[in-house]
Amino acid sequence: MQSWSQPLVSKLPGIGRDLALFDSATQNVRPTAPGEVAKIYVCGITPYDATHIGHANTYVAFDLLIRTWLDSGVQVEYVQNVTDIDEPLLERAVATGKDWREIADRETALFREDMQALSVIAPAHYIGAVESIPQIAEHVLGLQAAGKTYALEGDIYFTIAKSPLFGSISHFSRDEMLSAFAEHGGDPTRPGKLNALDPLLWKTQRPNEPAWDTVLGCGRPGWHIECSTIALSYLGNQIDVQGGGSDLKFPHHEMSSAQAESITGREPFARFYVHSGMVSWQGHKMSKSRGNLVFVSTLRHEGVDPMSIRLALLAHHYRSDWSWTPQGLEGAQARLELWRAATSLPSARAAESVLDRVREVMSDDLHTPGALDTIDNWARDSLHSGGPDSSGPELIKNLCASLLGVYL
Ligand code: 5CA
Ligand code: ZN
Repeated sequence: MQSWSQPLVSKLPGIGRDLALFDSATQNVRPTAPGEVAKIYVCGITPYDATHIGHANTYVAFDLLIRTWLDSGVQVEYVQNVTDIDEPLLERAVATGKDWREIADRETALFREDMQALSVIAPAHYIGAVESIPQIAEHVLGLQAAGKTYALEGDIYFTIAKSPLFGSISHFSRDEMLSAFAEHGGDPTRPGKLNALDPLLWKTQRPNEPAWDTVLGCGRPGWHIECSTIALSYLGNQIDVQGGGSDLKFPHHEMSSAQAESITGREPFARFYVHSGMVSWQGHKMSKSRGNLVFVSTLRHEGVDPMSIRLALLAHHYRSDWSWTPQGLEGAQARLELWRAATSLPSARAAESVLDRVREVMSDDLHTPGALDTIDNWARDSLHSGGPDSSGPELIKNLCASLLGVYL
């Protein structure tokens, strides 16, 4: 699938620090210490509706992670999927009388536009579920041969009982797992399952539903095996980060990594499981199913500068849950003006210490509020009483662009 254009990420003077991140599995912040090439897989959208601020927050979080790695001299291999066939798309197609493919194409195109407007680093491999169906079927076949599956009325299930690490990402109790599974596309009450939590790997063709002819027969893949397969196919047996919003801890990341580990025998599948917080609006998590959404494209069409949207997101640490507010956006617009005014000065306060401090806070689990404070102080001081550094404004502009993705 086509990705989007890469924003310019120029090299800054010196070198950034090794990035430390919070890993949901081990529940601590520790150095990521990737090899020469860091491998990251970020779960992509299910394209049945437009990109909302919650999505934007999640993809900006992983964009910051990648920028911090790049600044520390690490190369990055970045893969993201598009769940371009799944229940929500088919349900939306029935509800609107549109073809599911048309909805997926339209919303994926809009997502690319939104990501580009927000200067989000593009994945090198942007891969759809539909284009991956032959590889997915091969992986399901491999799991079958390894005795890790069972059939139920033509469908194929994965046996989670054979995965020793199952549960170690979410740390959920069984009751929490059961309710999250039911809430996120699972079928815990289907009669005949060996374990209520076993996820569907392959769904045999249903009447009036799309299906693909594969080594498994005619059908379509379950959700979790899509991400196991795409990550393994493009990044290999072990990756540095699997990322997504915190609502993906269970069942999605637990299931997709258990499946990947069963396919490769390598544990853990990801060295870090990284989860961004949930953005809410009108008192509830923004969600396509609830319909309480603020769309990035609507704000853009109203003339809101995408850099203000980005700054509104950066004001919150990526792991915190927070509410979108018009006041938050106004604060971000004021900040953007402040930064633009200060970086337009012919000379200003010295900027090297600002770069050091921003590198320090970003390398400590992407502490964006600390980075914004540091730049605010430099901008206010420079505007208030000037400074002798004629290259300061340019350095600040470059660091805002490369480290924060804020192009002034
Ligand atoms: N296609 C799957 C992942 S393989 C999926 O979850 N798609 S999604 O469109 O529902 O969500 C895309 C990403 O946005 C996920 O990482 C999800 O955790 C994140 N996300 C969804 N809603 C919010 C929200 N309100 N706040 C923050 N992130 C959100
Ligand atoms: Zn995924």
